[in-house]
Amino acid sequence: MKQAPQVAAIHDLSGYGRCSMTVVLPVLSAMGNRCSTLLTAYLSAHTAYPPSPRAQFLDLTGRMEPTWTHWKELGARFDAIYSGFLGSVQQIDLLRTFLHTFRRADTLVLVDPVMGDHGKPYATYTPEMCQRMGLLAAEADLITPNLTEAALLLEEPYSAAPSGKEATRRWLERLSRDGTRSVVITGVSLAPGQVGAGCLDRETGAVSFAQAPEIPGHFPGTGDLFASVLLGELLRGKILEHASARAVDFVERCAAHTLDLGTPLLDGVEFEGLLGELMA
Ligand code: PXL
Repeated sequence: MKQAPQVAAIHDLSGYGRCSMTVVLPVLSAMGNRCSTLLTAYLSAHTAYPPSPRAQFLDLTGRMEPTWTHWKELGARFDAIYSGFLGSVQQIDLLRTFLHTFRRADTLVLVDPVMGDHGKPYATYTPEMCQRMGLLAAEADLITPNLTEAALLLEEPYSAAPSGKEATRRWLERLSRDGTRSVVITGVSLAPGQVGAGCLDRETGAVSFAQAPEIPGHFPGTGDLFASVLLGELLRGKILEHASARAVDFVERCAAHTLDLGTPLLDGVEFEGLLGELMA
């Protein structure tokens, strides 16, 4: 058996509620990868829960570079670098330094430009952060924006978000920077009651779509679940179209399972019971 692919996972750790690192780690481990975690922040809970004066937020910006300096000393090498929610302009710029330090010719760099959802940037996201995220995303091999984030990256109003294959193809092409990077846009709906993703594979130039039944409700953390399954499949050597279809299918099944169980939607999706399916 060959050595597990090595992934640098750069996300926050939200203690309560499934998102970011509490989704990324179990999914990538179940899919046979070794993760090294670079934490951007520790929060008592993800920010989709109602605000509370007791909410804790520990900013770990100052620990990031010293942490990876130690990794260098230990001889760390990565097959993939995967970043998600970042808390400040400084963190976004630090990520670019991380890429320049650890990227090798065959390292897959996945930047999930976590900036907002449902047409709005997250409360913590300033226009300057959106602009800097664009610079970070420009260095990625693959980006996975939802429609809100795609609009922010393209500096288009959310009202201009595409529906239908042709309009989505145009946004995919614009986001691909002349086909030099692969793009997966999530939240793309091609028919009422369906939702999924559209992708452009820079290897072939092919545009493809994957759809699944839309499960009603807003579930935090599904973007993280999607991108983690996608990366796990790519690290198994699957092509982007297949990886994207598997991620769409898995997220839909987890959301349906959550509704069946009737657990609070804000807690995120009940993926744990289905994790075994990702092992093959
Ligand atoms: O899933 C994206 C995400 C990551 N990290 C934190 C969040 C969210 C979404 O709400 O609050 C802290």
